Amino acid sequence: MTQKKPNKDIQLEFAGKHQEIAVVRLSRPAKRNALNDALILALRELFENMPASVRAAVIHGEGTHFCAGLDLGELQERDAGQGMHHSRMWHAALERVQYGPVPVIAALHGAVVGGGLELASACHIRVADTSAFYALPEGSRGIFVGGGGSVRIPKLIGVARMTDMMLTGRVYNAEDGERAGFAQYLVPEGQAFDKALALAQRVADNAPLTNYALMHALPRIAEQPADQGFFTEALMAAIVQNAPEAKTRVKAFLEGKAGKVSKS
Ligand code: 1HE
Repeated sequence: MTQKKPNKDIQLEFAGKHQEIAVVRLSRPAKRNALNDALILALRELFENMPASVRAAVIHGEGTHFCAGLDLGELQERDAGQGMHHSRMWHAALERVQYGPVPVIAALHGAVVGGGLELASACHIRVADTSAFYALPEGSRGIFVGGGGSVRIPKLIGVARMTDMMLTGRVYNAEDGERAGFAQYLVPEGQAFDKALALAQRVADNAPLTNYALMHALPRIAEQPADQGFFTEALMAAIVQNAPEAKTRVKAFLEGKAGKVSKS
């Protein structure tokens, strides 16, 4: 892996067959990777300036937890106006994660709470190990989600579960969390990062336009009325299949040179 340092609390390295996987590590373990303003701005900058050679990204946390959410130490001094701007700053950063250049796979362990869960929910795939737990302590801290959680989290687990979590302080363990929809993969403790990296390699090997359609078209189509959704889908399908890479890949299959779909 080669390494760059955009901010002392966030690390960027490159991995994969051709160094085409960006590995983003929250690196503030003494504070359980709590996200202060500088870290949120650095996250945004990092995704805005991702090298063009990158095809997929993995995000994970150093130490015993993925992320303890908002740095509560910075909350106390803010008035209402500053609170609004602060929330919009998180939105802008997590928008760059969700609608940035490449699919992002979150490797989750330990606490995935508050803003940490909001960050995880902006990613495209979540892999959790059995140490992971999910909570929205905003409810008991007298605040509300502000990092896009009220938009993204109900899409994973539904409005009823999120309401319950915030009203009652309910904490989901890794197994219940996977069943509820927080994570698409559950792996033994300590294996989330390796699994996420393996998935990132699969993602990176896809045609870039297919990945683009999945990141940028699919969530928008899913929000459209069916008639408009079918039309947008047809447009996207036509564009993607017209790319030379699609023709090459389909031809390879027809000539027996590309892998079949298999259960393993
Ligand atoms: C923090 C934070 C933080 C830890 N802001 N400093 N998030 C929360 O309400 C979660 C608060 N954190 C916790 O419940 C626990 O820290 C954990 C379950 C995540 C981890 O427990 P543990 O026993 O491993 O660590 P710890 O001893 O509690 O914390 C270690 C240090 O990190 C300690 O500081 P120290 O100087 O005494 O060593 C903690 O104070 C510090 N720390 N979490 C600041 N979050 C866009 S809006 C989003 C809104 C939210 O995210 S609200 C939810 C905030």
